Amino acid sequence: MASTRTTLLFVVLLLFSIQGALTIRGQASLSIRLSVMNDLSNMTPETYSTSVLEGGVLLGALRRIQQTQPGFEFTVTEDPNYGLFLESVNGVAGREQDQTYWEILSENSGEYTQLDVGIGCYTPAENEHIVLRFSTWAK
Ligand code: B12
Repeated sequence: MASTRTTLLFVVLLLFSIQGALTIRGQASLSIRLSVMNDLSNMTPETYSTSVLEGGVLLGALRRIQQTQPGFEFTVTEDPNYGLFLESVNGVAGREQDQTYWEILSENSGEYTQLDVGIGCYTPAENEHIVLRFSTWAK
């Protein structure tokens, strides 16, 4: 009797954990981390954990963090050719005059790689660490 209850409890817990890894539409949900770094303004880096649908774009993950975690906000502008440009993060916007912008990187074992597309096109991978770094570009 006791072992039947234990087995039942195990099955229920297993079902809950499987459900947690799936969305209501039955698609897999990938965990990702997002860090915001701004050495130019000497701000303390912030890291957020969130999820994105498998095949979903980075924009969705940013929106989810904005909706669920206080202290994270962002704005975008739309470029006619390349789609969404990340304009500001947590109230700090890139400025043409200062040659500043939010660079989008993927970090792996301490190596930072610049994404080759913007937030509206990039599809993060499971456990990927995305970094938004306030940067300058040289003219
Ligand atoms: C210069 C440049 C930049 C500059 C633009 C600022 C400036 N005033 O010069 C800076 C350094 C800001 C930049 C940033 C990025 N860029 Co850029 N950039 C270019 C580059 C080399 C030239 C664009 C240009 O001046 N065209 C001439 C002008 C007259 O035309 P324009 O339409 O007005 O140009 C504007 C757009 O291109 C826009 N822009 C530039 N990059 C990007 C990226 C995205 C996603 C968007 C929506 C708009 C955009 O800024 C330009 C100036 O306003 C192109 C490659 C190329 N040779 O075209 C890549 C290019 C457009 N960039 C690219 C990318 C990926 C990025 C980043 C996402 C890189 C990153 N991981 O951080 C970021 C954007 C991040 C964000 N905050 O959303 C890709 C876009 C590919 C795609 N399909 O999405 C390109 C094609 C390079 C590539 N990989 O082949 N970029």
